[in-house]
Parts: sequence; structure tokens; C-alpha cells
Amino acid sequence: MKLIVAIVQNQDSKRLADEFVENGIRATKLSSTGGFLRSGNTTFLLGVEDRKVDEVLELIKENCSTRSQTMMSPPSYDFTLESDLTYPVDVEVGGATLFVLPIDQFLQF
Ligand code: 2BA
Repeated sequence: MKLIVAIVQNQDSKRLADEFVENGIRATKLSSTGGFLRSGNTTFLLGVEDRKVDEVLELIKENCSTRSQTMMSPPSYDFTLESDLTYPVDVEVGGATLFVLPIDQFLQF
């Protein structure tokens, strides 16, 4: 059995959660925040049988899109008047960031 940790954009999370239910895939949805953009994203935890891992990864791939997101640049530490300004920068955010880990034990009491 594997633990899949999937970080996805909020815009994709509802559709993906619906797909998990329709396909009988159990998941836990957590509200999370990206360390770089400091904006909300969604993290799914999924305990998955080894034989179903590829199917789940494919489902995530199909339902998550790459998008460009605008963030304000950090202010400069050069204390001249112009360089103290922030300006919008486009950042490409991937469809999903995934970690697949082995599970030692799966227990439910
Ligand atoms: P954020 O940390 O908010 O990052 C959003 C996007 O900003 C990233 O998209 C990447 O394109 C860019 N980015 C992140 N750190 C950067 C840096 N130091 N310099 C320049 N650009 C940077 P993704 O790579 O698709 O990541 C989407 C979200 O997945 C991340 O949101 C974070 O929540 C998570 N993530 C990505 N890699 C991770 C990792 N190695 N460990 C834990 N979480 C990760």
C-alpha cells in the first residue's frame, strides 16, 4: 500500500474530489498554503493499494491543469526610491505536485 500526497490548485480540487468519489477512491482533503506564493492550495492524502496507484495518478493528471498565477515581487533591499516598489510577476504553477510513499501499516479502529 502507498500514501499519495497530492498538492493541487484550489480550482481543480472540487472536480478531483468528485472523481475520487465516483471511482471509489478514498481521500482526505486538507486546506494548505504554498510556501512561495503564500496562497491557498489543496492537499489530498490517499491510502492506495499498490495495484491502483497508477490509476489514481492518471486520474489526478487528467483533472489538474497548469496555470499562470500572478504574484507581487518582493520589495528590493536597495533603498533608492524606484527599487523599493513591488511589481507583478507571473509564476507557472504545475497541475499537481505528488509524493508517493510506502505505508508500513494501515489501521482503522
Ligand atoms: P508554492 O510554494 O506557492 O509555489 C507555487 C509555484 O511557484 C511553484 O509551482 C513554482 O512554479 C514556483 N516556485 C515555488 N518556489 C519557488 C522558488 N523558490 N523560486 C521560484 N519559483 C518558485 P509548483 O512547483 O507547481 O508547486 C505548486 C505547489 O506545490 C507549491 O506552491 C507548494 O505548495 C507545493 N510544492 C511544490 N514543490 C514542493 C516540494 N518540493 N515540497 C513541498 N511542497 C511542494
